[in-house]
Amino acid sequence: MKYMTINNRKVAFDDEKNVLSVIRKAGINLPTFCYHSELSTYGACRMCVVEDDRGKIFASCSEVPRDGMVIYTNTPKLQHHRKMILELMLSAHCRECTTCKKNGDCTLQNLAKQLGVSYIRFENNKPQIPIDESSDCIVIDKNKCILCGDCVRTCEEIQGLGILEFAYRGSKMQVMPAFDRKMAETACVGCGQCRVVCPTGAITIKHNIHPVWEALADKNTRVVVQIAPAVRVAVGDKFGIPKGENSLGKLVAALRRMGFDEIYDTDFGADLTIMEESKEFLERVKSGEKLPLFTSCCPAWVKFCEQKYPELRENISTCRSPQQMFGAVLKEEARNNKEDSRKTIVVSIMPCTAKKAEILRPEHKTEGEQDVDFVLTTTEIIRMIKEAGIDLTQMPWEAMDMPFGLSSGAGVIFGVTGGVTEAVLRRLVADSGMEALNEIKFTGIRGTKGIKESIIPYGDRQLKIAVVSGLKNADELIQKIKSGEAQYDFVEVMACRRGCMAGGGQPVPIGPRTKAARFEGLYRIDDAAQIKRSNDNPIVGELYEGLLKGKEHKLLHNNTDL
Ligand code: HC0
Ligand code: SF4
Repeated sequence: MKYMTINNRKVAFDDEKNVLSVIRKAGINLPTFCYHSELSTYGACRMCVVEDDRGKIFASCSEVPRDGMVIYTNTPKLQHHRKMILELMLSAHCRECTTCKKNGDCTLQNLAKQLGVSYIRFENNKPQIPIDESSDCIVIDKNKCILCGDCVRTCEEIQGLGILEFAYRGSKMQVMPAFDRKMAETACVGCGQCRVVCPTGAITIKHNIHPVWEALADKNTRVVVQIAPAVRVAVGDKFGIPKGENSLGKLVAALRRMGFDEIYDTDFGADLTIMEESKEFLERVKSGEKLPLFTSCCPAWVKFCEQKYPELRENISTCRSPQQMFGAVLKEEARNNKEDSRKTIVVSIMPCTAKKAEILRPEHKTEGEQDVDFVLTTTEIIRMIKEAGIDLTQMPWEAMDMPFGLSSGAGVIFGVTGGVTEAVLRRLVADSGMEALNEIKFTGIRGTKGIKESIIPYGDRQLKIAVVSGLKNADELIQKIKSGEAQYDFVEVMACRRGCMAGGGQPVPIGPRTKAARFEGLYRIDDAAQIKRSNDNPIVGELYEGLLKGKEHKLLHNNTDL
């Protein structure tokens, strides 16, 4: 064991990659803007500076820990240094804090408060740069950028896209897409992972709050809402509810008080997806065509594949995502219901920014109508709950509406990487006993690894499966498939590392502890679920015998009559 001395206390360390990690291990929360453990070290913000016993100041994120090292983290010299950095950042920053979407959640604002920066000596005379609202998913406001580069590295290193880059030098430096194009003109897939790491209001979610309030206020509109799997373990974050705790019942109660007419579970849509996707998979296995089957539920992945590998488009499942299947069912039901003269609006609460673009896709329209009208991210619904003056912690636990409030544990684990695959396997195994379902857990598809592989015996053959999260990992896998180095029958892809629970619309920060808590939270819900397999959901069976009869393709698959 090696030791270093931090603020006169001996701290043991092992294989921590930098001094900052040892400091954090010692319980000291040193501020940073540009350090993320999963990204390369940039060392630009200089907030994590420390002083050694000879008075030398250095950035702790970029220094390898050495045995016997002596450092201080909060000397007057360091305090002065950090305040000066903050003051300079604030001087070049817009001063709209009170009306900024990020108000209360902004690292710059929070650190200014924490470090006691109450006065800015320098004027901000930078010209205002127009805000880019061209994307359906995110909004870019360069006036609020502090050039930490977190978005640049995330898009490049985790998503493999490199949409954002640094341009110009010195005081003119900006982060922007190549040639300063609008976001809508780039290959951005709308995953929102750049927004998750952005410490300020420079990259935010494109809000749809206003039209939803309008619909709720309209007596002639029936507003039906569906809640995605990953929302329930994150919506409590901003109300002081422990990380990863299931807040679904409280959210349902809050939504009723806000005026939503019917409240359902996207997990039900996920159950429908499993029925259709398993069928499609078995058909392809039988025919040997269009393998591997790629999952289609993540819209950022679908867009990525279409743009970069159009030759693989046919391999993507023709199934609509759970959000879209469910929206199509709800709208069809409304079209059939001649007794209710109100207009039906379907709203989705999603952990994902890319879902905002998914609802606009032409092949996801039924009879020319959008299946889902508005997507609110978890972050937006938190804001709406607060705007309504509701304290989520004080809400009773209420059940969803029926019939579509009933779903399986297989549906809920869609929110983590590997969940869709596990749900498909639960559907495919002939044995529905707990022992068989438990065995699936240990086939290698669970866990946080970016690429997981598994071989599952099925009848007289072995199914080769891969589970991927993060688009850079997906890209790597596709390269191997294309070169013949790897061969699979089924590939699940989620654009966001670890799956939707870390989606671009979730409340931030999403640090390692939050990720672990959400991960465990979703599996806990599945463990407690009465129904484990999608095909055991009785409402699914009833729907196939009723409303869906003869309309499976029209409502549950991509519209091909375009
Ligand atoms: Fe997901 Fe979904 S699991 S993509 O991550 O498939 O957003 O939570 O709602 O549609 O169900 C997101 C989460 C969903 C969909 C589901 C899938
Ligand atoms: Fe890159 Fe995703 Fe941000 Fe688009 S939304 S710039 S793809 S990280």
